[in-house]
Amino acid sequence: MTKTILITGATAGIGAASARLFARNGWRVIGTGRRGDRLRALQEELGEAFLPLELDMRDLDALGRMGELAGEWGGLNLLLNNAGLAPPAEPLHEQDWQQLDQVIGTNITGLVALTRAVLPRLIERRGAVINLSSVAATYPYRGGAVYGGTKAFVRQFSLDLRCDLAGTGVRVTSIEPGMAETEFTLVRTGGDQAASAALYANMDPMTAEDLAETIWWVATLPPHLNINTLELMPTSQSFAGFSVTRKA
Ligand code: NDP
Ligand code: 8X3
Repeated sequence: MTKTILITGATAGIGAASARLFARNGWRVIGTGRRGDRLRALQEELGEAFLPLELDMRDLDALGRMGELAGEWGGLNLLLNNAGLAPPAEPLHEQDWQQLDQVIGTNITGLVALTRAVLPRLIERRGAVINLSSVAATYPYRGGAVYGGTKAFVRQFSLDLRCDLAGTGVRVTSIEPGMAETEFTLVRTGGDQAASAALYANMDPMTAEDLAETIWWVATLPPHLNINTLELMPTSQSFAGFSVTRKA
């Protein structure tokens, strides 16, 4: 039977690379995002294997209907909760509230609403949930309070969900990457191409394809194996240690 994956945020980066990889390997891919033109381009590229679905992760009514929709697709094997973004890396008190609200709404509220809506369809097929968390869930950095907080939520949500799903055969994994060159930093900096290029300059970041391969590996492990959390970084990214404020 053809397997079906629902990928949120398939219009760019890790989601788009995953859509290509799963479609190439014979899966039916339902890809979501706000940018319909990108979704249509992906459909042209991937053909019948790809079903585009314009969906804003902040539209809670639409997310609530996704369980019913997944029933109309004939079921669901894998939910890839990938859509997400970060606000500019500034101290909390200097950040714009609308942006913070958008990040929390997308990375947390939308993810929970969608997962809740489609879980019955995943249980029917003994499927899986793969959530994109981040190294930011574990390692704090300046300007990361809200982004890191949302990703820590995603990590813990994944672990607790495993408890709820005990006995169902449904697997849950939190994938926690470090730096991958996608549109992530472009979005974070409000479209500053130079800032994005500078962040990834001369350091061999991971690619969207690296992450898609990792997601594919997790998804295709034998059903008796569950990867709980998986943290990965480019070799050239490491840890900075504690900061100390000294008296003048
Ligand atoms: P990109 O910016 O390249 O892609 C983000 C995707 O999320 C886009 O398809 C975008 O679609 C979608 N998205 C954002 N907001 C919404 C929304 N409100 N409704 C629907 N879709 C939305 O980033 P990445 O591919 O890098 O990021 C994917 C995930 O990986 C994110 O959760 C990110 O936090 C996480 N991650 C990324 C890392 C990195 O270094 N790149 C490292 C660790 C984790 P559209 O704009 O069309 O709506
Ligand atoms: C983003 C990862 O390392 O760019 O989730 O902060 S990093």
